[in-house]
Amino acid sequence: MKDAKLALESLCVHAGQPEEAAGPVVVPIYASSTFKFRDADHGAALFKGEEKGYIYTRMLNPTVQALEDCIARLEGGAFGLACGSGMAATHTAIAAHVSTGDHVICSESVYGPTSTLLTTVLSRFGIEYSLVDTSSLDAVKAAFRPGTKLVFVESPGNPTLVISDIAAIASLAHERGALLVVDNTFMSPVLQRPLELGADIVVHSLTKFLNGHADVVGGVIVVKDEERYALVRKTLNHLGGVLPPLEAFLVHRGIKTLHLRVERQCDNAQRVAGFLEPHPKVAWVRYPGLESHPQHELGKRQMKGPGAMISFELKGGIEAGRTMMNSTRLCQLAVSLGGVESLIQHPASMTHAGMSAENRLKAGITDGLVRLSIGIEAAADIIADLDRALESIAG
Ligand code: LCS
Repeated sequence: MKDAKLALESLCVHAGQPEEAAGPVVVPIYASSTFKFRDADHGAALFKGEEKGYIYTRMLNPTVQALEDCIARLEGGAFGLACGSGMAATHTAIAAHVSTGDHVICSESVYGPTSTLLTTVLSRFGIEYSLVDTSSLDAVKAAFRPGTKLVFVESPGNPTLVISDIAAIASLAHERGALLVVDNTFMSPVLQRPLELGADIVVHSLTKFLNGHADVVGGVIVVKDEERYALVRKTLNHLGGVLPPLEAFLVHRGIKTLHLRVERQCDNAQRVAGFLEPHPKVAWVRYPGLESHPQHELGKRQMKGPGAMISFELKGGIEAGRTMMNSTRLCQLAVSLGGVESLIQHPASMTHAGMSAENRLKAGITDGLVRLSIGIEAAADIIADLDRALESIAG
């Protein structure tokens, strides 16, 4: 099936699964930390790279590699590298390409720890950064410096859902000798394929849509060529944040239904956003599928669907938001996103609490912003739950 030109839906089911005519249908869990060599020369040849094979699970494992192949195909890339978390993927992708004194441009509206990785961790190693509104190409252009090595874009951004023009930013970066890394977590390869738009590297938190069942923490990096793969693999081997085989198996299983889940989640989210926007207690709703979204047209060009994430603010501000979050029953009050269950949370005090208040506000993450991740339940049940929670707010 490796050579077949399969549609994404078929790749979700088959990519990375066994090719042999007879044998298991699903890649087994190779729960082995290490692999035997035929003889001493074989071991030495594997270490030198003269022969291909498995040495040690931190370096490569058959179950993990099967997942990496699957996601690389879904993203239209050449190689994948599975990591122990989305943050491990982000850290590894950046660390592989920057040195002391280099400069990174990053979307200002990103998952909180991605921003604080730059502002509080990598900055201690002399990596410079600019947090920028990457929905503005002028702002991106103005942020470049001679030492800019990498641009990191999350689109749509967590939690504001601001959309950045990936193809245009790829051109800007490449004209200036920088790489573009895109965090595609909010979209999954079903809705957006950044490598085809010109990005050099894609990262994901596997914890979200790809696994989809809230039972694994993981991440992945996808690259386009063998040279970059070797560089990033070496960095990952040394940093050590790899995904264990059991988790890889679970994510690979989750991906079989990715296209079905995402389709249903988009459909549900569109209905929920349509319910919230005209509601008298709601001040504003931000959802790429609404015409009121500032980059609605760009979203339609760049993305195959609007996704499952909705942000909104109530007229009663954070006090009303707190009452609502304490009142939902079907929508669980929990961070994370992209799973089959609908979740509700408050970025300013939860996922983005580690950012400075100044950086949060600059990125549009107001204190009253509430974020929903819409699951695959019946849309009517999700809406009824939100409706009931909104009714519990006084006035
Ligand atoms: N990238 C994005 C866009 C994310 O939303 C997250 C986690 C990560 C990377 C990091 O992935 P992890 O290390 O957690 O696998 N986002 C979360 C969120 O919004 N709520 O809880 C986690």
